[in-house]
Amino acid sequence: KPYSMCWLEYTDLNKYRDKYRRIFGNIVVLGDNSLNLPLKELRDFLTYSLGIKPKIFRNTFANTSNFVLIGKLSDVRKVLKGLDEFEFSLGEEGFLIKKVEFGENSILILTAKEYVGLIYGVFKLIEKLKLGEDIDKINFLSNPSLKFRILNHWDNLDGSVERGYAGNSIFFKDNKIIINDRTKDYARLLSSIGINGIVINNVNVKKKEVELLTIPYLKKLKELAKIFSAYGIKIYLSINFASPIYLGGLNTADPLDKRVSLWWKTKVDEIYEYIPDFGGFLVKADSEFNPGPHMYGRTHADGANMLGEALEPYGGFVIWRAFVYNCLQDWRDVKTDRAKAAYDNFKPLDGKFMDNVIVQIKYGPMDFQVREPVNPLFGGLEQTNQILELQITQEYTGQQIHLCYLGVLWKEILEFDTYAKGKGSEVKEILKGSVFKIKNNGMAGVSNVGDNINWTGHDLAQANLYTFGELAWNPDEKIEKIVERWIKLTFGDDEKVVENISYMLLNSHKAYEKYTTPLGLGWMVNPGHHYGPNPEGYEYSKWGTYHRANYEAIGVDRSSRGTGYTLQYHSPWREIYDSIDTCPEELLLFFHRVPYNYRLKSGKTLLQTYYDLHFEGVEEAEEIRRRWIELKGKIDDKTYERVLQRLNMQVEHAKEWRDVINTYFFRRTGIPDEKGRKIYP
Ligand code: BDP
Repeated sequence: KPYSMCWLEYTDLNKYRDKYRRIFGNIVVLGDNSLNLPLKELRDFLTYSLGIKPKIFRNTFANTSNFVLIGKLSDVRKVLKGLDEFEFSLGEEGFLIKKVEFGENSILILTAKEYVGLIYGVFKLIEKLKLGEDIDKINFLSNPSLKFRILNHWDNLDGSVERGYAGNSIFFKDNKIIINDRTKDYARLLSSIGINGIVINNVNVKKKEVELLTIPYLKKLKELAKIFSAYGIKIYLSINFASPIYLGGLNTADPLDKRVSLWWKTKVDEIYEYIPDFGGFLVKADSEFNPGPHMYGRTHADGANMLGEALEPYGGFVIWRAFVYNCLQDWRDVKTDRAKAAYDNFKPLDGKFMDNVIVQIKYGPMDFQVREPVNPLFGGLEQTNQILELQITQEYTGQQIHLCYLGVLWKEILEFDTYAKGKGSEVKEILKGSVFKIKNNGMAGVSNVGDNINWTGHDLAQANLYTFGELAWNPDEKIEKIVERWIKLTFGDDEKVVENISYMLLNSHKAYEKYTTPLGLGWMVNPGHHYGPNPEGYEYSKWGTYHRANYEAIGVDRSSRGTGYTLQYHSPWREIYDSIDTCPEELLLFFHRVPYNYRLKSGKTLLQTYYDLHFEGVEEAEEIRRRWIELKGKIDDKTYERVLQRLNMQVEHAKEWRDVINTYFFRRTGIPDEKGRKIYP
């Protein structure tokens, strides 16, 4: 293949051949041709990686002693006893892989209630074999914890990708939909990490891109959807709220206008004619110049429910983004606070959305900075379905030139206890549906994939994609385990390789944070493309992203004495964040305006801490590169070189960050580094 298959690559696993040959020499399939796909996945893996060419038996055990049995639970139970409990413990998308005794022999069963479970299950089985796990120990029942596990592609119809750092779109080129070998391989990659939905086009739908909802495109989308649905993945589309005007020729998109709702109903009917398992719409409305219900004096609930009604008969969903704020605010007005916007807009609508409407909420209140507090809508919304939106693509986190493994941050977000119903109200528990009664929840990740041969630009950024899927399936899993598994699947199990890459991944976010904007500051990037340091890049424009540095202090007072943002949290967070003494230091400048000579818990001043962290960050980036260089010869040459090149750039750009930011602070304050290191006057 002219591109990598990431963690699914068929590597040579001859060393495990003897261990697996007995059982995997025979595969018994119970059921009809619909099981051909999981069967083919297993068979290909056995053939190409283990050199085992299994005999296939369909609905018969003839001549077989040890074997693998694949089938739906209802079929398997007809021939095997003792599986009653799994009727209850298996969910719709779950699967069971288990060794059982069968007469004199041992067999391994892979079963699920539904076809989709068999697909997810076969990939997990392959993963276990790839990791060399002992068959005797395989007894694995798994259900996804979250219902919606979705990727958002910000792909434009012309083939470009908004905030894409891995080449062009794999879905569009020159305003046409692309379908090729890669399409299916992408579906396989996503299915292997349990993804069940994909939005293929950008949330910013341009006026002429509304054509995606017309019949020529729907015909092509039908083909695309078939490929993905075979792997358990539904297709969703981002829509422009003003489509009834642009496409339907109406003079309004007012959600309460009968002509508008009828137009959408008819459109949705048409979509389902072509794509019977269409997932639904993703909507960015009244946000950053996109049209929405506010244009007509209507609420987001009015807008979302109108679409919800059109989709409901088909079981489709409306995913409505909470990324709504005034992007034309005046930097001169110190009272406005963009951080408050999502909560202010959506909290009053809690309980007003239909059951098939889900509000999709960015992890923080601003915009995917290297660190932000968790969005107070989590724990704030009690009766609204919700999806946690994460950015896998590294817009503000190094654009896939820098290594910045995001799993560590995501895990912290998922484990943040909102205290909505007292202790134990973590974000992940809300998403699982165990805190409130709402169940249609999940995670969405803005994809980091493009048409580069390694899919993600930086080879190690594949780990972010893998981790997103694994966490959405099971947010309770330890991040170190996910990292270790990804490394072994991708690079093999050499101890040094596992040790060093683990180190690199697990320390990279912290390093990036240190040499860019630690202590919750954020935003000091170049405007527009968002790469590289620029301390006042967003200071005097209209986006609401200010740090308000002067010669004495920096940061925004978001306490109850300031903008009042802290009041959007439940206790004890509102008190903890409200006081400069108790606010976690990693978020200090997000919540407080702090004098440069303020002493942190270490006894060091804020300014000295800022200098120190920047020097440390660069040293850590260098250490990360050193760990990679140690692996020369253990990683294939091309990958090694590709990654090394990026790590070299990372170190160089980290130094630039350090010097620009430190110099900025030095010039603002006139206070030199206590340790006398070079800062530019
Ligand atoms: C910002 C991006 C912009 C997106 C927007 C969004 O810079 O390209 O359109 O978020 O999420 O981070 O809608």
